[in-house]
Amino acid sequence: MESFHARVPGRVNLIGEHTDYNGGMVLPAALSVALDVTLTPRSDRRISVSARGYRGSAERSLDEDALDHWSDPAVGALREAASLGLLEGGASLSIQSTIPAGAGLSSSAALIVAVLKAARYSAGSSISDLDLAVAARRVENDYIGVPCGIMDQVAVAVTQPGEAIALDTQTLDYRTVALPPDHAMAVIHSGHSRKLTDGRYKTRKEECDAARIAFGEESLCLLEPDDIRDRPGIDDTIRKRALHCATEHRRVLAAVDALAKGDTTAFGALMNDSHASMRDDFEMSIPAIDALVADAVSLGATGARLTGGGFGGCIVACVPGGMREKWQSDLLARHPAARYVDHIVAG
Ligand code: GAF
Repeated sequence: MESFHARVPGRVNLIGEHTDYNGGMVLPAALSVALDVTLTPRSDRRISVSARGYRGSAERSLDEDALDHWSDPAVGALREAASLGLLEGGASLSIQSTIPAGAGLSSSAALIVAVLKAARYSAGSSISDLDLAVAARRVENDYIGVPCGIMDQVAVAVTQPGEAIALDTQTLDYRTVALPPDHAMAVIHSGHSRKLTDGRYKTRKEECDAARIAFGEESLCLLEPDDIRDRPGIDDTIRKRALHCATEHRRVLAAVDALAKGDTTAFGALMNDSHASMRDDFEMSIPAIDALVADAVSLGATGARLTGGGFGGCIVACVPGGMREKWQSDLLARHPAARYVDHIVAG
């Protein structure tokens, strides 16, 4: 049988966390770390996944429920491919990836989107990247059971390495945002991994759902921050979750403006404010990441913040290009558990 290949990048979110299921904006960028899938269709309903040097191998069935196993995204993607009419049976998949798992860099979305893209080639279908991203979110929400938004799937499906997009998660309109040529967006892993399936992401989503009801507003990002602060009779935790979403959405808009003006000082200050909001209002940071962010800034980054779903994973920092290597070695010397993952410099 013929084989079909797809490569999909990891993503780093520059700013706009937990806004994507609250009707707001996000600003993700594609990394050079990436995931490759080679798909060979099968006529039976079996799935064989080989991810040597990455995860191992697994034998699954198209008819199986999610098992909280690393191969669930692949199985869910193949079930979705079947329901889209892209495949008739199972498949053999060979996966290679340089995207660290559990790092907040969308390794799961990359696997799902890569399988869907390879299935699209196998069917000679013209289904769009955006439609595949929407299908990939269904796999996360309905098959795996993570109530995530749409940012990761769109980011990895439509952007090229080094490219950032401002994405409106309500309309799915997006546009490319030029990154500063004289600064690098550096991605450093804290050394503390986390899983989106561990329940904490779901808890935040439930708190946001409760906030939506308490404030009587469908999109938390569209609430006025002062209204959130002043509204009487709101539970303190719910108020803080809503405040993060509303202020974070506004920070994304301001960040896009700052980048358009080439103002990396203003952009960095917004990253710092974003981190403080994630730490204090959304309570999704951990002490090791707070310390990494503080040192990233004291060593010369114009701004730094936790990136991704939270509770571990990576930080992203905006660092003057000429000092990035020294900045990095000084930072890693202070944080032995941390490690360099990738950096983006505008081309
Ligand atoms: C994870 C989710 F998958 C995204 O949808 C998004 O909510 C992000 O966390 C937080 O901004 O990556």
